[in-house]
Amino acid sequence: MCLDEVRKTDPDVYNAIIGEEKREKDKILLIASENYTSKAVLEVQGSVFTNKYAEGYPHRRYYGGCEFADRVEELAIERARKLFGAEYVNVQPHSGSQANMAVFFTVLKPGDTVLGMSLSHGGHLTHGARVNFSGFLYNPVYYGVGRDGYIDYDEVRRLARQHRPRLIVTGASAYSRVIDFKAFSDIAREVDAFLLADIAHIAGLIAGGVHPSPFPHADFVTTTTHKTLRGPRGGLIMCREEFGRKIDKMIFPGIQGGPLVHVIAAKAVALKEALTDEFRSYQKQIVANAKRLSEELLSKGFEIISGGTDNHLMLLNLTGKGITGKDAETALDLAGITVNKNAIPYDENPPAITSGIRLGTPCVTTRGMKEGEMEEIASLIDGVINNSMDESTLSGIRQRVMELCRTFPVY
Ligand code: DSN
Repeated sequence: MCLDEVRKTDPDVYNAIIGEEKREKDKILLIASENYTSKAVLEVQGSVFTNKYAEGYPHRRYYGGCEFADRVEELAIERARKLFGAEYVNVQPHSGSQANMAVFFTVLKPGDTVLGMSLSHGGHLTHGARVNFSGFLYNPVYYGVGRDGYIDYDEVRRLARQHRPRLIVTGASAYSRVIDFKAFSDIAREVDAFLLADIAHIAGLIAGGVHPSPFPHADFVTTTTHKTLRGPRGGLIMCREEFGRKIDKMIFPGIQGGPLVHVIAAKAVALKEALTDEFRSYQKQIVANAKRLSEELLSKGFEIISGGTDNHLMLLNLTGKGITGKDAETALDLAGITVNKNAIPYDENPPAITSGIRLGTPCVTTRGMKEGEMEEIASLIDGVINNSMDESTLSGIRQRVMELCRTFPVY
């Protein structure tokens, strides 16, 4: 990456970028929601589109000089429609949260009831958590997973019948099993609710054909573009044609001002990459890697919520290992393996401590690692968790992590 200018004008920021580049290169990143985007996507985000205001939509702007902004926005829309088979797409949400906010504001009035997955069972803040707009502006009701770690669809139906939500939200941040969008849709139809599928985590898997699609079941589909989809940080909304204009108006001027044209252009590039056979193989490998990593960890005595994974992530319950999620995250990072502590369903520890960690394979798969490396990573994780206070063991593992990272360069 060319950083000649910033090195001269702002050495502090330059040094932070260099530090981050080295961190991403020299560590094994297992944060399930992160990825390494392509150099093309990085270039586009640093392009002159950063300079442009383009409030409005293609050919309906409030500024002059938008002909090239129109072009990239149209490309992004066209490619997202093709990739996901969506009728209508809005590529302007700055984030997944804003995409969800636009849907909530479009179909709900303050005080309406929303049924979403509990944050503590793997849902997302914007699915009705009390501390978030989706929780304090509305009346949230939560479903979760059973003791077996799976969504209990009968329980979702029971809650829907009891509370008659206007909106049901499906999708999760820490759920490792296939989501049955058809089952959610049947429940939503039965109680006359809208269905929002937030596919942020699994968008790449859906695009790659390794997870069922939410179409035609959901009324609204939102996603981020930077997780398994491997694009720039941002959001997307997809819906049926009939809701398109309302969603557009809610994003702009409803909740956002000028779109981030440089990010929209980068979304277009990422979506083009996602339409390739290489991307489909990549998604298959993400899932194969997660499966192998989970099997190896199980064989070493780790407990995984729901007993394994069907997608790109898994949630480890560390209770039996005598270490909290927080301490495990710290020890693993010292050894060069970056994960996030994560609440497990029915967790007795507070969210800042937790009893679990979440692991995901999108980043290591982008580096080219395969099942063999997953076996080794499972051994390294096992070594850290069993020796989390032993500095020399951690430093030995750190050396091995560095060697692995050198064998699988990022860019
Ligand atoms: N914060 C993201 C995650 O890590 O899953 C969700 O938006």
